[in-house]
Order: sequence, then structure tokens, then C-alpha cells
Amino acid sequence: MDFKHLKSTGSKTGKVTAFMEKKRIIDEKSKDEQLEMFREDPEREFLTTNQGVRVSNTDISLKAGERGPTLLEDFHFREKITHFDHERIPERIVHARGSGAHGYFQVYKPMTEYTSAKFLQDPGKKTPVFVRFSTVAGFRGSADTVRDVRGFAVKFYTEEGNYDLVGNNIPVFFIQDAIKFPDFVHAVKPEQDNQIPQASTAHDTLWDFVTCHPETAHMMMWALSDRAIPRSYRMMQGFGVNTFRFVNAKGEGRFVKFHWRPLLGIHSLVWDETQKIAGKDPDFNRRDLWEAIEMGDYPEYEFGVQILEEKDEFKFDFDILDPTKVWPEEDVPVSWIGKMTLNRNPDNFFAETEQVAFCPGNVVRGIDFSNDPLLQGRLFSYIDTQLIRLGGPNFHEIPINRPLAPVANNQREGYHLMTINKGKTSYFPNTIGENLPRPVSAEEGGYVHYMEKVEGKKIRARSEKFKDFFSQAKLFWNSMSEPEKKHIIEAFHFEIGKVNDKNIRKAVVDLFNNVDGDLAVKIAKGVGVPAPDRKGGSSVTKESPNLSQERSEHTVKDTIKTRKVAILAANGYDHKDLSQVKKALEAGGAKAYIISKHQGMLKSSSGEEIEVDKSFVTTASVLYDAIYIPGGKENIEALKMQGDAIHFVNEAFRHCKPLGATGAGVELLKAANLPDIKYAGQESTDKAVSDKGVVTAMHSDNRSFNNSFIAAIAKHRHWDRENKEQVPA
Ligand code: HDE
Repeated sequence: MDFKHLKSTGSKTGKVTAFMEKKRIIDEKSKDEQLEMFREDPEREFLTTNQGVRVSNTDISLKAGERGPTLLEDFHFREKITHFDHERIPERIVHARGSGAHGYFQVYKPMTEYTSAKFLQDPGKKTPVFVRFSTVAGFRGSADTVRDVRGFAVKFYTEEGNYDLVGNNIPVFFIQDAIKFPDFVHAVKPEQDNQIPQASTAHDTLWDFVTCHPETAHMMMWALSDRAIPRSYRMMQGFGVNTFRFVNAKGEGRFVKFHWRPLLGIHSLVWDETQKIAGKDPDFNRRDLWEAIEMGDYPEYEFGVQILEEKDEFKFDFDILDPTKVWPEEDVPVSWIGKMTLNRNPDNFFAETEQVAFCPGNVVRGIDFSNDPLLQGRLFSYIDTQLIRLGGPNFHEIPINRPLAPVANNQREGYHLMTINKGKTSYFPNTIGENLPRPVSAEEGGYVHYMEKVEGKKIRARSEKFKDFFSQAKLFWNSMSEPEKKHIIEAFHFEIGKVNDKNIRKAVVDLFNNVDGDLAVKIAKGVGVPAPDRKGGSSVTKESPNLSQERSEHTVKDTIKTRKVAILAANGYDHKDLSQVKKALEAGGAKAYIISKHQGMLKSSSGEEIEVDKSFVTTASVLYDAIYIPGGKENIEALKMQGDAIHFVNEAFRHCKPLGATGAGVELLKAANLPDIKYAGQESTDKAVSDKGVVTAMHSDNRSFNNSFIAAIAKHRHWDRENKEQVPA
């Protein structure tokens, strides 16, 4: 390791660092180059202690005789064990389970009219970013596919300093005031007597909290929707949630809400599938992100802003400072102003993904806060939590947290200080250090807080409009497609069904009776409590389709890029079938995997060989987006005798995934007894038949098969399988 960085970065003497002198222009590669100064080559030849002393033996401790006690003077043994004993740091109190990626951000057009933030001006500029996606409630080792909100935190390393947009994949929050956050988190985390359940909202304390806090109603609707079980971090939206401000060079402010939308579309898993994945591959979302980036399928998200003039602050029937409310896009449209691309995996999980420290208070010139009471509390909490998590006040010097902009101030000392500040002075003003570093005027780029006029009595109160808890919950409900509504009701049945206390179950039904009477009746039906005496419900009839994943104009259903397709095969498979379908899928950007009883090679009916990617014991249907079965008589005779193959088909069908089969492959679908499905060959032998996402053709060279199958995969899920519950999977 070279030690250049110790004197060359983060100098606080007021002089720009050597690194910055070399690299005045920040571009896409700047953060990578900065991190390179800290990277350690894994291929060093000699093993040493942390003092650089070469180690002659790391397998046997120093002992007094072959059978004697270990000696205290074995400094290598002591150092190795001591370091190991201290390898853990506290996990994040929330969002402990996360996955990170590097990338860059580019704005589409100058945003000068609205904000002076430099990274939002020049479409030619690529600002490096580091993103951390996370679940909220689970511990560090919990499964990825649990029902939960997902964190979507972005650190922009801008030329004017670090800007953190610390958002979620759901645009509202559970509570209205940060002072309630410890209560909420205590309620959602495993219960305090027995630490059960892990990474789950389906338990008494959470739902007790919910029924004691009607302000949670809107968020709970989102949390029970498909939003809380995303197919991939690459296929979910992101939201800043809190209301922020854009401020332009003239000092004019406007309220803003931030959005991200994935270019691959917004897609989810189904609940039964998520629970099975949690066992089959608890790292499902982490692996998906990692593998996509390794394969060059870089996740992309467009950046959007809703901009609201100050004069319009009070024109809505909700308070724009209330974080349990969305700004419906019909009222305040989203402008899509830039794009983020994630193109590099971290080198070291702990050094980067674990040690990265986000804070909503990390803003740059041109971006400011609102008085949203949740945001105000967040501004305090994040730095405070890093102090204990990362062990002191110098965590900004950890490589992943270091800004690319030069750092210069009079802060000194504290745990783990890396910078060697030269000179005598560490105070301002001074006469012996050339009075540096000095405060910077607005003209020179100094951050000036927005001059908002504030007046009021010191009181513990919320504005009147904060007290409307149900209108937007109803708006959300109205906006759902029928399948999404069904999923929400099923989620209620699972969640509330797991609540032991009947009074809490009843209270949940009563709470949601304020949102929609029919919904309350349907919840009650599944959880063993009476329906409300009087059917209630909010009178809101409006819909806002973009709140739905299915109906949203922000999703796409015309691409199969990066979808994973399982091809089930055995010896005697039809090589022509398999290879032409595989080729077509791959040409569309999907990934095809050969699945069979055993790993190794398979021989086709015409003598070709193909390598199996996964055996039935190492994989499962829940890990794929679609299934294809090629023809070949011997192939199908073998698969029909394998319960695993039938189960694969049944489960995929039940989870509404696209299924394709050609030639004799159709026989496997028939053997799986899929209800109410029309197959090719029933009416005419020539046509490919596509029925509720089950696509079949009698001839492998049927050209329409590929097109129909690809269209079925692009749709993601086929909710119209009426009798899928009959399928035993
Ligand atoms: Fe956080 N939140 N939060 N939060 N939050 C943390 O900070 C907090 C809230 C979010 O990948 C903690 O570094 C309070 C809303 C993300 O490292 C902590 C309140 C939103 C992450 C904290 C909120 C978020 C955190 C724990 C007021 C969406 C993970 C570890 C009720 C806009 C960042 C840490 C990462 C993490 C406090 C509410 C997003 C304890 C007090 C709303 C994505 O400081």
C-alpha cells in the first residue's frame, strides 16, 4: 500500500489537496480513482503482521513444547485473534440489510431556472454516485425477499460536496413526526421478550402500533401491496418521500419531491414465492444486483422532480409538509430530468457497502430542506447514529464517504483521524495562518440557507390537514388494479392472521373500515373477527393510476431484458427446439439456464450435447421469471416421471409466470394438470397458442412461438389464471 493519500487527501489547511489539484474536473471515474488510492493488492507475495513484519507461520501458535501452553509473546497470534475479535461493528438500527453499487448520474437539461446545484446543470457531466438498497426491519443476515419497504439511498459525489438523497421505494412513511420513530421501530422489530419474528411485520406489536396510530393507514396500504416485495432492486421505483426545496442562483425557492423510475419497469414477486425464495436463496435481491452488474446489464433509473411554487403551498386538501401524503401526479406532474446508471460492483462489502454513511442533511448549494417534521428529525438522527456505528466523528474520512470536493476546516482530532493537518492554527479568524480556511460568499459557492420566514409559538402540535389519515389511503386503494387489490387483501389475511391478540385483529378491521368498508369486510372474513357493525369508508372517489404498479405509465412491459428463463430438459431433448428458443430469448436480452435432474452434460435426440446449468436440488422455479420446455419424446417421458419437473411447472403456473413449450414439451404441461388452459394442437396443428401466459406450439420452427413467448415474458405476470388455486404448489 502506498501512503500518498495520508498527506494528499482531505487536507484541512485550506489548500486544495494534491488529489484535487491533479483532478480538478470531476467526472464519472473520479470516485473510482480516489478509491484506488486506498485499495490493497490481493496478490502481495509475503504475509506480514499489521506492523509489516514478515510472518513465518500462521497455522500453529507458539507453544512451550509440542504439547505445551500457548505463549503470550506470540505477537502474530495475539494480533490475528485480537483483530478478529473486533471485526464486527454495530449494524444499522434500521436498514441493516443492504447491497451497494457504484455508478454515475447525468442530468438531461440544465435545471438553472430551479436550482443552482452544479451537478444538475451540465448534460455533458457525469457525477459519480454510490447507491445502497436495503430492507428496513430485518437484521444484517436476514432474507432479501421479506415484505418490507426498501431503502434507496444515493450518494452523489458532486464537485460542490456530497449530496445524499436517502429515499425509499414507497413515497410515503408510517408516521408524521420523527419523535415517533423509536416507537415505530421498536414495534416493527422482533418483539422484545423473545426476538421473534425476524424481518416481518406480521406480529402483534407492529399491528398494535398501527391501530394506535391511524396516521399509518396510508403507508400500511402500500406496505401490504406488491411494492413491498420487489422482483429486483433494478425494477423498483425510488422516492425522496420528504418535501425538499430547490433554490436557484437568485435565491428563489420552490418545494420539490424526488422520484426514481427504473428503465426495466416496475415489477414484483408474489407472496408465496417470496417466502420460498427466502429459504432457497436469501440473497436473492443482492445476488440479482451483483450479477446484473457483473454481466454488464447496468441498472438504470430516471430521476424525476415534482416542483411546486411557493404560492401553491396551501392549495391542496393535504399539507405538503406531511410525509404520509403523496402529491398526486395529476396535481403536480413529475418532470424526468436525468438518469442514473449503476455500472460497478464494490470491491469490498464491508469497506464500501457497510461503512457508507448517508445523511439527508448532506445537501449541496441549490437544495434545501422543508419544515416536514419527519425530515427535521432525520437531519439529526443520521450523523448521530454514525457516531456509534462507525466509532467516532471522523467517519467522513472513510474512503467511501470522502467527498471529491476538497475538505478544509478547523475540526481536529477524535477517533480514527487519518488526515495530518499541518500548521499551527485550528481556529478562525486567525492572524498567523493567513486567516485560512475562510468562509465563502454565496457568489464564490458558499452554501446559504434558504431565507424562509418562520413565525410561531413553541408548541407540540401538527397542522389541521395532517389529521386527515384516510383520504389518500382510499386514493391508493381506488388506484389499484383488481389483481393488486386481491394481493393487498391476501396480505392482510397473512399479516393479521399472524396476530395472536383478537382485539388487535378487530382493531385493524375497524381502522381500515375508515378507508373502505368493503375492504374491511374482506379483511375480517379472513382473520376470524366480525365485520364492522357499520360499513364505513372515505368518500374519496378519485384515482391516481401512477400509484399502481400495474397501471402506472412509469412501468414498461415491452422488454425481456435480464429476465431469467429456466429451460427444463433431460436426455433426448429436441436440440433444434431448445437452441432456437434459447437464441431468441438471448437476442431479447434474457438469460436462459438449462435445468435438469443432474448437473453435467445432456445429449439431444439428434446427438448434440449441452451443459446443464443447475440441477433440481440446487435451484427452484421461484428463482426464475419464466419456464420453457423443449420437445423430444425421450426428454418428456423422463421429465414426466420427475416430480421436481412437474412441481417446477405447477409452481410457476401458480405464481402466474409465463410458461412456454414446443412439440412434445406440451405434454409436460398437460401432465402438470394446469386448469383451463388451451394448448396448441387442440384446434389446428400450425398455430402457436397463447393462453393466459401459457404459450405452446406443435412445431419448433413455428415463428410465432418466439414472439408470443417473448411478449408473455415481457408482461411479467399473468394474473388472469382464474383457477390457479387448484394447483398443488
Ligand atoms: Fe431513515 N434512518 N429515518 N428513513 N433511512 C436510517 O441511519 C430515521 C426515514 C432511510 O443505506 C438510520 O445510517 C429517522 C424515511 C434509508 O445506509 C437512522 C426517521 C426514509 C436508510 C435513520 C427516518 C428513510 C435509513 C439508520 C424519521 C425515506 C439506510 C442507519 C422517522 C425517505 C441508509 C443510518 C443506508 C437509515 C433515522 C425515516 C430512508 C437511524 C429518525 C422517511 C434508505 O439514522
